[in-house]
Amino acid sequence: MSVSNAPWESFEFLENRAVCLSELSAEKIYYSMRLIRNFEDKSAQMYSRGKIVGFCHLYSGQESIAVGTCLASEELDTMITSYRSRGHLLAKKVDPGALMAELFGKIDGCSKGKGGAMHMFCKEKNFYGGNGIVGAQTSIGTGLALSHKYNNDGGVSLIFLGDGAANQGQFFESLNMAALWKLPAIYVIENNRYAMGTSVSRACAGELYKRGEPFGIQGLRIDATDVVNVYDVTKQALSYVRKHSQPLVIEMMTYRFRGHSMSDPGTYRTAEELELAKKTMDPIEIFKNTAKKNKLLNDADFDLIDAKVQKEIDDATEFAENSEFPNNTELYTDITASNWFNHS
Ligand SMILES: Cc1ncc(C[n+]2csc(CCOP(=O)(O)OP(=O)(O)O)c2C)c(N)n1
Ligand SMILES: [Mg+2]
Repeated sequence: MSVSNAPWESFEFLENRAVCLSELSAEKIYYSMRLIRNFEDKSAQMYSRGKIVGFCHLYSGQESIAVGTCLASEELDTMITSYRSRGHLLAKKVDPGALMAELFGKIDGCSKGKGGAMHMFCKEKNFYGGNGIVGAQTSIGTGLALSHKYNNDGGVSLIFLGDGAANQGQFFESLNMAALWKLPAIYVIENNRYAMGTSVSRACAGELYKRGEPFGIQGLRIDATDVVNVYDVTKQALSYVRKHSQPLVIEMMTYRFRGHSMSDPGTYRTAEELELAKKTMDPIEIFKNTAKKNKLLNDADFDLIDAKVQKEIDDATEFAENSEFPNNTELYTDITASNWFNHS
């Protein structure tokens, strides 16, 4: 996968790779990506047992994006994404028990069991969902960028959207406003090649990273299967946006290993394509190789982390099982903003 021309000032793509690796804790990165992958595998299992109902969109294959961007960002930066949100929440260190309980529809869930898989929130971690309407997060995220600017708090709004969402009208309206008002926003397009069963080549005219060009917003396309690339680029992008209060678009090339949601026959892609992607584009395997090559982690380290992750996920599942369903009075809470603020 190629990288487009370096667009914004002082961009040094991968030239500081060694610096990046030394800045990062390999253990933390591997742990975080492994946690997301195994959490999603467990969710699939719980779904098939009827513990989770409704829609459930897994993040498997895209872990490097959530982990790399979270590591590069500051706590005050806000994040918002689509319904495919567990990766970002886990990378932001939201308690896996609260996430599993939310998937189970239980009161101890991060949205008190009322959001489910598509509407997970964690305001304490500056995570604003969890949005089921394709592209809606681009407008809300632009509003978050406006609030950063209005409050002059130095934060940046990181807005994650899919390749399909990049065709939605409200994305263009958001880009227009962000450029006009010089908002601190980064639009991260997670190009996983498909919008449900429709491939990018069938649905998208033009290059996605150039979506902001008519508005004077610079864009960049990167290989996001390498978490170090994601970290490096996001770090530089954040520092540019913080300094200049100018929005950016970054298209991150990735691949979705599982179906669009839990009910996906997968007839739109061949078994060979999926196999090849799993062999060549798995961000966890790619990082394992990097960590081994640089003598940062060995097989025994990976085994230890895997065991720790498995225990955490088992505990989270038990916690979700033991939590109660919300009672009927919860139907009347968290509906209006004042109600929400009273609650939090
Ligand atoms: C406005 C709107 N239109 C259609 C849908 C149905 N829908 C749900 S997900 C999806 C595909 C989105 O694909 P993409 O943006 O690439 O995200 P991905 O699922 O690949 O993460 C569609 C069309 C919806 N939820 N909202
Ligand atoms: Mg997609």
